[in-house]
Amino acid sequence: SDLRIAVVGTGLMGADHVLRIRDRIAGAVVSAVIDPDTSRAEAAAADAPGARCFSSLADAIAADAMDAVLIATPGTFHQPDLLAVIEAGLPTLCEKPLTPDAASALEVVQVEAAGGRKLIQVGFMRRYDAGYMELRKMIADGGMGDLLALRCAHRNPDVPDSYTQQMLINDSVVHEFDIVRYLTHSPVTSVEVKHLKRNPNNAAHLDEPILVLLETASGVVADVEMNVSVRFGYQVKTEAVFADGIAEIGRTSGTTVWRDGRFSGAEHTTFKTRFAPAFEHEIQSWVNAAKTGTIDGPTAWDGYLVAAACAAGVRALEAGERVEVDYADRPAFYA
Ligand code: ISE
Repeated sequence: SDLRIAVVGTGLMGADHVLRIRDRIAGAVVSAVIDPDTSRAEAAAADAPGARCFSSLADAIAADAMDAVLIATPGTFHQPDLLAVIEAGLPTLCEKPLTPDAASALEVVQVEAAGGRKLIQVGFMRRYDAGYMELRKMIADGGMGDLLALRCAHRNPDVPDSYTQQMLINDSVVHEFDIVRYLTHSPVTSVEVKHLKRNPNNAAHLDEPILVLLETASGVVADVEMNVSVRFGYQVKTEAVFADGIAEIGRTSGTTVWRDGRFSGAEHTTFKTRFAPAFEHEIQSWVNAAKTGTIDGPTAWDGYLVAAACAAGVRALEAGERVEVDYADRPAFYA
């Protein structure tokens, strides 16, 4: 039978997941949408035949409205719902970040470990992107020689008014904190942030673009241009610098048009299209694993490791200096 999924949060991300589960994911249905904004919940439910609306996760749990949960609210709202799904024993895919800070993320890890069941997967969907999967294979098989550095461009056309300076790190560079460790199999050991010349196109409260240096225990350094006011579109590119060559992923592969003495190609304008295949692969894998009572992607411990690196990143952003990342010991439960 189909896995009944409750989607928590019906904003940009949640509404996109509702449509994806309805149209692209096999073996699952959206059985509930949860949002205190009733009109938004009803609009999302209208896209999912049979989905019920609830204003809180607690109400949906009490109504036994789902077999699994997809948390798609902003990171600052995640922790109470994570503790509730652990208590209820519900497999859950939690959009990144697990939580925006290390202490609350560690508490989730400790509660899940104490419960004895891995229920939480974190939505680091770049791990399911074909480009990053190929890059990880290239790094592992060594055919290009040693990996020396990763050059990352993470460019957003603009961001909503609710986007804060700290979100540059804990909502955006959060992706690089996970994927750099995933590609190199090595933890991020320190973070340094350099402010680039401020873009006058951005909101007054934002001071960006920034250049973020992630050092890994393996000695590989990744630099990330984090830029949320580029206007032209949405672009996430990574160059891997090897001893014997360079590999680049993320360049748009759309159609190139020649006309009137010029040529052009379309660029993504949102992460929804740039990473649509990755989201589909991620959600389908999560559904398939949840139906067997397991998870096969990043765990709450991966979410904590990223939260700890983000904490150092925020300190580096605000202090303008290199900050070492402090990690708690890994519970045996996540070995
Ligand atoms: C957003 O929340 C995402 O996860 C996108 O992947 C990222 O590019 C964007 O900067 C974040 O705000």
